[in-house]
Amino acid sequence: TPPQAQVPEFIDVVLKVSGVSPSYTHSVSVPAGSSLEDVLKNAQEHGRFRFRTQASLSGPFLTSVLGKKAGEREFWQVLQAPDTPLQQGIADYRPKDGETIELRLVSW
Ligand code: B12
Repeated sequence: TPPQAQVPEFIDVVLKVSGVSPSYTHSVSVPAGSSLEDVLKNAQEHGRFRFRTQASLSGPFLTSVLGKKAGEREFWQVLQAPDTPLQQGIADYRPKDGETIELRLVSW
């Protein structure tokens, strides 16, 4: 068997934001095994993406995306495209190569 590669493998994740105007879609390249929070940080460092979180005992809760803060009875839902809400928060979820993650402002 060939030796393990010493360089980290990178994956591409497409980040999509709906519920804001103009909408935002951007591909982000991060090391394999990165959390969704790492993807958001990378997009923020390298482009016009912006986000804010509120720390809690169960981890960071996404409160604001591209300057749009979730209001009363609203939240930023995190989905695997096309329409599957994640069962984990942004710090725990680790996207796979080629996945599209959507951030969607929804009412509840
Ligand atoms: Co939720 N949620 N939730 N949620 N939620 C649960 C906590 C749980 C455990 C459900 C599950 O089993 N999958 C998971 C967390 C798993 C994990 O990673 N550890 C979960 C998830 C995955 C999410 C989302 C990521 C879903 C998504 O978008 N795909 C989003 C968060 C996205 C973001 O970061 N913006 C999400 C959203 C919500 C809403 C709809 C906003 C409501 C909270 C608003 C409200 O009611 N005021 C929500 C609820 C109600 C719950 C639920 C059913 C009850 C929480 C509760 O009220 N506890 C739990 C499941 C459960 O525990 N039965 C899931 C009682 C109170 C007294 O305790 O600690 O103060 P508390 O509760 C607060 C936190 O739980 C926080 O909001 C609560 C009210 O302030 N909260 C958080 C709720 N969800 C989440 C998710 C994350 C990642 C964090 C950090 C905090």
